Amino acid sequence: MRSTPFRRRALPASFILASMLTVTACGGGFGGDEEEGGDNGGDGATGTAGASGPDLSEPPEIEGEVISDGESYEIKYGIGLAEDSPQALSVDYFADILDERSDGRITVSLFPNSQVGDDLQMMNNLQSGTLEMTMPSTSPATSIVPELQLFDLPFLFPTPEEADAVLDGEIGQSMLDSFEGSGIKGLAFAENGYRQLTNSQHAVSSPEDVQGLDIRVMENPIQVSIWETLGANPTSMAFGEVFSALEQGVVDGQENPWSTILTSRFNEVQDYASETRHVYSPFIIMIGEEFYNGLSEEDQQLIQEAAEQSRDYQRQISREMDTYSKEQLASQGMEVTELSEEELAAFQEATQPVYEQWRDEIGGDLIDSVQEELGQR
Ligand code: TK8
Repeated sequence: MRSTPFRRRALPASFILASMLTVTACGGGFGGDEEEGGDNGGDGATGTAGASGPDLSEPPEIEGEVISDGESYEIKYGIGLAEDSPQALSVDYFADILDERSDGRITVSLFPNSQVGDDLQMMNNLQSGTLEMTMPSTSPATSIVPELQLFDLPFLFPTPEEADAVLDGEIGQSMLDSFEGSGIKGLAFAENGYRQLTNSQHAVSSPEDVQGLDIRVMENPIQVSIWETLGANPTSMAFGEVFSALEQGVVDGQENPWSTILTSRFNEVQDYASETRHVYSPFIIMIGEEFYNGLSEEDQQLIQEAAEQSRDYQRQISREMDTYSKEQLASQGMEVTELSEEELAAFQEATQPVYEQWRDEIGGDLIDSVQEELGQR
């Protein structure tokens, strides 16, 4: 199992420190009770050095034909998340596959932490040719392929495996094909994950608790609708601006998967988290269309295969890191509220109006066919 820093670079100190703390389960959900030393670092630390970090699987052995003939070139790959996120680790694997199977011709340079722009800017950079690849969430990409709004619907996918089946099946492929002519080629879907709510004001276990909270949401109208329907005040904002907006109190909260909350250090500026799992977010692995069309057929095939292999690995370690991240956040002092089935049902019921509100825009037939595939109709 992977527990060493990726061979290209050591994991940042924040991640190593976090993985040195033992996980302390506080009774009745995860609490940051100071007396119990629930905070991290300092004298109150309950952690002891030596505890293992996230026990992530090693990437699969690289197999397949080596294509030595052809041009040498660099793929600049921008992402929004940190270098220790499952997203970044999967790009490292993608880079290894291309390096080995192109006999060193293709090099991948990773730019994490929104260094070369946020999701929308990086998609624009693919279209203009200043960046070759990126991996945004589907939500900001709905401005190019509106059908992707399907994946913004709350509580659509009960399990990640059911999401995989839709994303990797005909419906997902049709959406990837819909990028044709936009200056972007969609290669595959990967996993951002189930979104959880964090905030700086108070614990949240019911829709009533959300009333009046200023929540940052992705740049997408359905995400705005979800939180308006819950009685919050949503603000659309690029991911790269979220940490400072939380730190300055511009917004009270945000929502993202556990591993993003941990690796983007949101727990340094957020005291409360609630396991709402209100939306399952996919990522899209995408490449500049003009860049891709200029490659040899062999390299196009190689990049497609490497994208799908990095997708599979990314999903695997994203799921391995999910519970670990939640436990780390609690052991570092965040008050993590796990919701009962009844409490989750209350959130699902409270957000149901979003389906009717957006049915025509998304496509009633599309929603019905996915819900039939999921046995929800
Ligand atoms: C990272 C984003 C992020 C997304 C968001 O580029 O904006 O909250 O969940 O992961 O795509």
